[in-house]
Amino acid sequence: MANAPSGFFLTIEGGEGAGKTTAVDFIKSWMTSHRLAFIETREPGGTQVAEHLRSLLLGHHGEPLSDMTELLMMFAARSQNIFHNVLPGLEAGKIVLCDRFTDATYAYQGGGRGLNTQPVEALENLVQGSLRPDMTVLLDVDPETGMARAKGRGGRLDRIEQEKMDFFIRVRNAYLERAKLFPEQFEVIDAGQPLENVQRQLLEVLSRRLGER
Ligand code: T5A
Repeated sequence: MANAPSGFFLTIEGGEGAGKTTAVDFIKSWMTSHRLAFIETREPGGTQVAEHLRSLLLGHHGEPLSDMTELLMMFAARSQNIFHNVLPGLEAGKIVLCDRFTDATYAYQGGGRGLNTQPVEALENLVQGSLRPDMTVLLDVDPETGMARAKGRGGRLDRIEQEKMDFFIRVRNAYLERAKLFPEQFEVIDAGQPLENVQRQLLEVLSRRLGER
């Protein structure tokens, strides 16, 4: 399952309220203005069945999900997204823009839930083969700021957003650890800055990494 040579797999990561949705909109406008062919998807989700799994994962239930159930459901949703969106997009030579991917599992289930990397790595190999992002933009923000932004949107927090601050600190540390381990994959942007500064940095990264396409 190697990446198709002409496609480009771009993932966006970050903690709660880091500004991923805002960044995805910005990247889409940039790609459109540069006439780059792309498809957009998100995780968990991106297909009809994967969106059902997303509702189960983020909804509130009388019955708590075990950490292992959560991990397996993330990868079940991922498998659907890969099959229906990611691989066809890459095979068609497009940029596949994905709001969260497996680095989120390393951060949330591995770091946040404390499952560590081994089960995540095993499922990553099983479900993805050699498929990995070509580039990951990590929007790094301290969890207090991120949660304040997420709460500012109003509405009830989802099942994962209701975790304690310690959980989000572990998530952030696990993301930063991944970025340190894979410096060629990751572009880390300080997302605690005002939006215009974040977008200026995004522009620099996009021009450098995708400007030649
Ligand atoms: N998950 C996911 C796992 O546990 N394991 C996995 O493997 C995967 C794939 C998914 C949840 O699932 C978990 C992680 C998540 O808990 P999600 O919808 O992808 O949920 O993620 P959320 O973090 O919940 O997304 P949010 O919509 O809350 O945050 P965003 O998209 O990061 O932030 P955004 O762009 O909506 O911005 C939030 C607010 O901040 C403002 C925006 O205008 C908006 O109001 N904002 C800024 N304000 C000031 N300065 C800036 N620089 C700003 N940037 C944005």
